[in-house]
Amino acid sequence: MPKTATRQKTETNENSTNGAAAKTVSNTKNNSGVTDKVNRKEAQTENVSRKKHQTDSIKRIEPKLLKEMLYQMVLGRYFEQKCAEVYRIGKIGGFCHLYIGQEAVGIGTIMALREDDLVISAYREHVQAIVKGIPPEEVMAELYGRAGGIVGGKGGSMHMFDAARGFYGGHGIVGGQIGVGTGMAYAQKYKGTEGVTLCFFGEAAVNQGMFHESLNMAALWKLPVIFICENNQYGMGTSQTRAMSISSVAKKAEAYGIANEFVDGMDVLAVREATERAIERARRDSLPTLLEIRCYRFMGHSMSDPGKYRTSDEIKKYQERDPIVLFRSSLTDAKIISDKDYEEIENRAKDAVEKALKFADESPLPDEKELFTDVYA
Ligand SMILES: Cc1ncc(C[n+]2csc(CCOP(=O)(O)OP(=O)(O)O)c2C)c(N)n1
Ligand SMILES: [Mg+2]
Repeated sequence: MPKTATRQKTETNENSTNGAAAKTVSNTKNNSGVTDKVNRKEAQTENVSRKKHQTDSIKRIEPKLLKEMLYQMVLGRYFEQKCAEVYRIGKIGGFCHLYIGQEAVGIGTIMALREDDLVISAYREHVQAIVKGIPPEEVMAELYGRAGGIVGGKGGSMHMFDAARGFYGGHGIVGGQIGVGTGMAYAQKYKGTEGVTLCFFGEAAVNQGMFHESLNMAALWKLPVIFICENNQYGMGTSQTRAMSISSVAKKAEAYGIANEFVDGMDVLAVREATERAIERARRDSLPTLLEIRCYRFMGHSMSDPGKYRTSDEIKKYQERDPIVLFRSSLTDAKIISDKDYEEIENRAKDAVEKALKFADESPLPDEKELFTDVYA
């Protein structure tokens, strides 16, 4: 199993100024005033119901695809864990937002798409870019700022982009991509491609005007766009409960007459099923959907997050609901995979990440003359 728990512990310890501070943070209230102690029993009950759902769903999906979904989740986890590791030794610079804990969202949604469908996202996008088909080597080289990166090493962590593979970024302005994604769906409709656009954003972006203007136009013009709100419950260090007057994002879609669903982001198959319903609505009826997918990031907002706004117990509470552990367990119980198969999946993922690191290390820095190419402003 990927070592999330160990890593998170390290980060929590590193981020505390001293041992005493770490003790104070643990078991106290988070910044929304909610005491959030680990309740193993509660996690177990929730996982039993998730597992029941997965056991039913598994019967309707090809085993090969199920295994590939698990592989992509494990690959995403290892990729991001390695990013954290090499970031700490200075191989990656600048902002770096990791996806650890949220894998079920990117994998459950993007793997339900057709190859010619489009994806646009915010800055927590390394794993989504890989699932959409950008080779891990080119994502890692981009993180290293090397010429072999997917945008020649000039974009870095927040700007993965590959128009040929239908991945339109990587955007650092919170909510900015929602307008662009709506426009992409407009173009798909105008050209009659029957393609759909998946537009990812965090729950903090919902407070931006761009979200509301885009939903209004998407509904009015009947655009094949699927708005995916990855509700990980925090915008940097601010709990959603302190920033949003009505916490249900899905409900906000109703104001614009847009179909919406609240989805369990720890259950990759629930995510896939909700996305399939939205894709059908977009492709068949040319109508938008908003999915609010509730998840949790196990790491800080970015690699430089001091992490003092939530308790270590709150983090543990969600780690008890790790989407990879759950999916592996469901596939094992359904006899789709054995322990040996899982070991192979892990080794394949580890090899892919090692290959990506080697490629990035060996890739040269961009040529100086590249400084003035593709510069628009
Ligand atoms: C317009 C704008 N305002 C503020 C910021 C600073 N900022 C960067 S990330 C972030 C929080 C966004 O949180 P959310 O949308 O929930 O996404 P998450 O990081 O949780 O994935 C903020 C406020 C920004 N990048 N752009
Ligand atoms: Mg968030």
